[in-house]
Amino acid sequence: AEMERTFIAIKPDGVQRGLISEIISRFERKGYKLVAIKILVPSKDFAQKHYHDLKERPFFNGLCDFLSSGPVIAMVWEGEGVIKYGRKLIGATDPQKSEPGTIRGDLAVVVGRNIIHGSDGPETAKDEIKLWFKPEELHRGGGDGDDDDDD
Ligand code: YYY
Ligand code: MG
Repeated sequence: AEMERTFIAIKPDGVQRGLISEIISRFERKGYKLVAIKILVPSKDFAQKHYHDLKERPFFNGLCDFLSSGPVIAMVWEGEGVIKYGRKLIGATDPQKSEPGTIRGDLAVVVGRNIIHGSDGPETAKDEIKLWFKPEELHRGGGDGDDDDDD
């Protein structure tokens, strides 16, 4: 069966604040598998594509300026329930409402600087992975953890 995958990005504030390893650790310790990762500065045009669903919102322009303001860590994580549970690890959009124990609850204060993005459902996960990664940039997944090439 096709394993579930989601798109997760550490936004420029998370990178700038030195939270890359902290955030990756939380997904890794939970048991999810990292299948793609890269660092890049998205263009504003690219940020607008990523957030196209929000183009009517008043914060859209500032949000896209912000996403394109510095290096972003783009990732694909894989595992059972990773789309929904990834959102749970991240916490509510507004860090004032995110529970302690979540990434935003523990590490962020304001909605405009909430350090991380995660796909909100199967359709957006598929679209976002396709927007940010070429198929050959994704690890094939699976594997038994040794290096004898039998998987
Ligand atoms: O998926 P998620 O990131 O939790 O929230 P969205 O509703 O998709 O909004 C995307 C992004 O926009 C959010 O992470 C911060 C920003 N934003 C904002 O600046 N002000 C708001 N009132 C709502 C969202
Ligand atoms: Mg969203």
